[in-house]
Amino acid sequence: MFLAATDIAREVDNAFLWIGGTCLLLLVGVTVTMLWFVFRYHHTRHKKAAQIEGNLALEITWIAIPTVLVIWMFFKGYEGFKVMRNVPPDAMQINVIAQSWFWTFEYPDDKIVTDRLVLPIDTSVRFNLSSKIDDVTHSFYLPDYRVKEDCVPGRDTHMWIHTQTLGTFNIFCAEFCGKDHALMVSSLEVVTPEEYELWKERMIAEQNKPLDMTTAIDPESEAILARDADQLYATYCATCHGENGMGGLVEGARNFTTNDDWTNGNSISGIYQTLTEGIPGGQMRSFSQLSKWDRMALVHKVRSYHRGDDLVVDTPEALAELDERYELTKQTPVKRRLPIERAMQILTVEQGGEGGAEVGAEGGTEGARLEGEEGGEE
Ligand code: HEC
Ligand SMILES: [Cu+2]
Repeated sequence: MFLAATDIAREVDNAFLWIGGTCLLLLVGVTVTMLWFVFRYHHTRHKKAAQIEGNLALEITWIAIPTVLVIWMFFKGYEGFKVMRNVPPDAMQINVIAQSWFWTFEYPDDKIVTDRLVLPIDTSVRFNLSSKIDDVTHSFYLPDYRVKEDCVPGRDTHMWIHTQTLGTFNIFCAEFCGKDHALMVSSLEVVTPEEYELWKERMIAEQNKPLDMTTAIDPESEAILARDADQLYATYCATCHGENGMGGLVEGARNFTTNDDWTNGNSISGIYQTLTEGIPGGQMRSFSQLSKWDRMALVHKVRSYHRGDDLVVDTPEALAELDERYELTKQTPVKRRLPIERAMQILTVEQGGEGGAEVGAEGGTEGARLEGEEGGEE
């Protein structure tokens, strides 16, 4: 009847319609009877009030029927609730982090971080929900899946879905969380397993790509221009620092056109540090979830708003120190969970063709928690 992405969503709709329908029926029944009584027993038609004694059979009936109804509603709701709370043990894990006013999704097994969710079809997925510790309460809402759960600072909550339909679905924040609550939207894309693998490989490669310092500090270099800093800025920064970098949309948000009163300054190394660590005590959070190249593109974007000729230039020493502190030019080793079949293959080869089956039998998923091929050996 409604657009629903899963069987659970259809069950929620069913429960909703049954309970809603019952309530409507009762509402109409009670109202019509009441109006009839008002009309029928109006004093012009019914001069003398009757004294009515109790009627045991009637009283038992109108206690029993609503009690049965309410208990039935409870179980109708409880059945669905049980399914929704019991996550299958083999579910894929995704960490969802809510922040004013955007979502960040971490794939802990693959070390991917993104602002848009991509999931393979026919998979159970557990969302581990949280809100940044110094942020407010948000609510992770997937309307097409009919599921919603609060993200509360300092408390871990969870929710799960089983992807059943290919397509792109809305993600909303369902808790009024401040100025740009309405912009706190994202999307969930459900794709085929092959497309998912491709996406995953691409994300892993992109997010761990080491910086090349000479290219990275040049705002006009192809690698920097390729990051689409305008889009990044609009998604992550404009809600506080404004579309034209004038700041002030939340208290104290820095104006990028001047260099007055900055804590870390507007040098490349200063802004990169700000983006990686945040400014403690205020609303300027860490954006370390963004890839190194994205952070560097944002550094140049922030600097592009500067007016006047006092833009701070980094010394080679400052850049070298930045590189060392954040390992910018180093390839991050990637630890990944391999698919079980692939892990078995590797084990079988390593053990000269023997014992593969044994490991599979006792190892379970832990056996599959091997280090990835790329750089994992270091
Ligand atoms: C939730 C609001 C908010 C968002 C979103 C936000 N900022 Fe900020 N930002 C602030 C505030 C507030 C300050 C002032 C911090 C202080 O000095 O206490 C600040 C300060 C800064 C500074 C100056 C640091 C210094 O040295 O003083 C830079 C640079 C900056 N932000 C860049 C960014 C970029 C780039 C983004 C997007 C990736 C961003 N901010 C997103 C609120 C925000
Ligand atoms: Cu929110």
